[in-house]
Amino acid sequence: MILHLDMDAFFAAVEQRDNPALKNRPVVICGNSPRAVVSTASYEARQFGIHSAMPLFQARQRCDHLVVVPAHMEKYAGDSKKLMAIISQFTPLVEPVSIDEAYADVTGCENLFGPVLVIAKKIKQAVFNELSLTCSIGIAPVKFLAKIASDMNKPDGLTHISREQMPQVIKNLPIQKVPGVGSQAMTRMAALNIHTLGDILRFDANLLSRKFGKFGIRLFELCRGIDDTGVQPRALRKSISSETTLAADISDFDAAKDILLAQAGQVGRDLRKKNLVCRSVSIKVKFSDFTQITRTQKTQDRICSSEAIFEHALSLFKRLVLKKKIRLLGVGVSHLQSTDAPVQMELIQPAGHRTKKNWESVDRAVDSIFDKFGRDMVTPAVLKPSTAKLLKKGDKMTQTTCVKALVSGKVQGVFFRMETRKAARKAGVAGYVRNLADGSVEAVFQGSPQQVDQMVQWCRNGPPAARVDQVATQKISALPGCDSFEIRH
Ligand code: DCP
Ligand code: MG
Repeated sequence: MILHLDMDAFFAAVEQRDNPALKNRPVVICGNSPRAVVSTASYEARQFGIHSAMPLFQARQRCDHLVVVPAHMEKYAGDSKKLMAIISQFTPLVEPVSIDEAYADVTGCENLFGPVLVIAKKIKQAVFNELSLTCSIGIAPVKFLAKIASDMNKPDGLTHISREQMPQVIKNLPIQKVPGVGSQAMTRMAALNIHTLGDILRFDANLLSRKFGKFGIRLFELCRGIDDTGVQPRALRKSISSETTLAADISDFDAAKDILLAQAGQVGRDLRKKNLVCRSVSIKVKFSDFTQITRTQKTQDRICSSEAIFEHALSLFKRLVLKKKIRLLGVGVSHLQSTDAPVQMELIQPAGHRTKKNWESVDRAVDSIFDKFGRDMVTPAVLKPSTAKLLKKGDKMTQTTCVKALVSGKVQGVFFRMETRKAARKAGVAGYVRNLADGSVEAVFQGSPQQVDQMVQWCRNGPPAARVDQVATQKISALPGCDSFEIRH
């Protein structure tokens, strides 16, 4: 059985919880500019017809005593983290889908916590006890119906669709409630006289695929209650890497070695910060003629020390026959595991075990100095200033690209813009993000092609709480004098 949990009026409920003066009042979470749109509305405000993505001026027209509260994202992110931890106490199969929403597969958990309805009630109680917030839960044998069920009795709802009830629910389910059915699909469906999911049963797979492409096949399955997507716990990151296009092409072995050392340090720090260890190390080398090679080797045991990563990278590098100058160098690690994952202990510790442990403690000490005082405070003794120069200049040499992305879907609201700015700043990308009048969002990203690609991909995946339907991109000329990432109104 699959359970879908969604918090009620999440941002607004958090504000009402933390400020008793807001209780039982029509509250919207919103920025303060004249073009601001509502992130969410408390259930009291919804009685006036106010909803997410509505321009603030319209919301004010509908309710003259509306209370407008600015967003406090860190607070919501903190509650979201606690929420996911609560659900994980009942099953390891938890798939967070947005800041206030998750699927959980509770199949097989009945022996521990009781029947599925009891589990859902226990989760609701735990959420209320620990966060003083209410949520709505839907239970169904398949994922898409669990999500639909959680929305059926909001707020503070609990809805169970049993296998026997599925055909009846599907027969009457308004087609616009089916995830993925947007306004364009709706128009085409109306032309075919499709108003409920059950209406799709009249059509064969060929016709549906002709009319709606891949989504047509999904509809063919959904109307028969088939949805084998399953709950997918958030996948662990697959790899971490650091690569640098050098300021000038090099052929000197020692210079290359120093660069690998600096990169192994960076990768090791990232790995340890995320409490991960790796089982393989790779290097990437791009030559002056733009040809490139990668080489990978498995490590004997799980490593996270920069020294061990460097040793592996160097041994891979030494095996290369270098006939051309080097333009780019990179070190990466993969086959990642959490440091908490169980390890098969060996009875006799292999030679070098103590040294490895010692290096790991040196690394952790250096990491904490980095965190406190910044990256230039500690450098491996062999890293000569000349190498540092090569690396720093290399970063600046990368060419700049500027791309405009038009993002449509459920993306308006302060949350999307703030999260995009956060991600862009983290990626070191300049540009801006703003809401457009038609309900879509315009973002301009300026940086290296790799950084810009990363941000476009980020938009496609969408930040938590957004539902991105489409991202259209267009290369534009660079924004002069733009060196940070801003939210525009
Ligand atoms: N959000 C946003 N912009 C939007 C939609 C949502 O910033 N266009 C934010 C505010 C919401 C949160 O995401 O509180 C969760 O989104 P939901 O769609 O789950 O909406 P709510 O939790 O606010 O209300 P509901 O009770 O309908 O789930
Ligand atoms: Mg919600």
